Amino acid sequence: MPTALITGITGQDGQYLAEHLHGEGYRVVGLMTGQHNPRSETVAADLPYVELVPGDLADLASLIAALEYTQPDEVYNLGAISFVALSFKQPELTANITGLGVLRLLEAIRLVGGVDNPIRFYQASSSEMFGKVRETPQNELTPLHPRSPYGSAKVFGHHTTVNYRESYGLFACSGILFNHESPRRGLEFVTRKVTNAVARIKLGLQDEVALGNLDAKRDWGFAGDYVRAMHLMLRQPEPDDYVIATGTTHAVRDFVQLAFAAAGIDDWERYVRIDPRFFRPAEVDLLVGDASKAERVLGWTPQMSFEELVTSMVTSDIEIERRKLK
Ligand code: G4F
Repeated sequence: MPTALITGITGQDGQYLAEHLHGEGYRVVGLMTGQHNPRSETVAADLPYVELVPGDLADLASLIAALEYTQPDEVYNLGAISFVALSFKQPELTANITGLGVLRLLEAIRLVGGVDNPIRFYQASSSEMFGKVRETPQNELTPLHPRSPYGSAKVFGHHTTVNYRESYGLFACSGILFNHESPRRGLEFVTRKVTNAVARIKLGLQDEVALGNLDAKRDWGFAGDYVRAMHLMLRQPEPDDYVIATGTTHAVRDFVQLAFAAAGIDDWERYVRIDPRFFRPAEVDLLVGDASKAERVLGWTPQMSFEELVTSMVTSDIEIERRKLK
């Protein structure tokens, strides 16, 4: 039975990846930060087959111990401070976890794996690295121009992954994933913030939603589709980097309009208030990815459309809010 170690096990992607790998016959181990982390109970309830091991991306010794204990065939680094807005408020923490955390994990793999290192490594790189985009659509060769402490930290993690592959021959891959959402998305991200608010407005529990920049454009896909690509990357004969995206882009405004429409509300502008607090010091205006390499080499294509994604999130949030009322 192959073993996979996942950092960021409590996040949206960690959960979908754990389910996917478990379905593929893997032993799945999740790295869990902190002393009696309350999230460990959520993982035990939702993903009972996942074994938890203590460790922190800020602590090299704990990563070495986790690898020695787990003896993984594959390591997926999904752990990060992943909220761009927070990274402006806590840039040093973001650089430490999202950036240096990658270096620590690669160092731990290098030290534990020994000669002919058998451990395969996946780094969750991000389309935020393209930032102020130099070309459209963005592909694996597009120059990077990050616009946030989060984006800068991801660039460091990305280059470090490539560097460990080239310097030490590690089987290290970077997936440059564009935005990917689901009903499991955290409430701080714009998509889930909107679908949760739509559900609450529909049920008469909330009057309005305060948002920032509605003009930013994102290439939004379904997280469940994107974790399949992570696994496929580590199953190739050679390590490489891949853009994972749908190839279509929509403004935040389009997402909002469609989410309200999915709940049967057409006059969405009545319920949206623009609040300067949700604007960022620097914005990423347009993201749209070219995933043709992933399609050609990995045989990967996204399965869920933008419309299906929005509708599934709204439907799920209405159900969640209804259940709370009972
Ligand atoms: O949902 P967001 O916070 O996601 P963002 O910043 O694009 O980052 C996400 O995708 C990246 C991949 O490109 C990941 F690497 C990263 O970890 C994360 O998953 O914001 C999307 C857009 C932004 O332009 C933001 O300014 O929505 C705009 N926005 C407008 N009003 C808002 C809001 N974003 C949030 N979170 N909240 C608002 O009220």
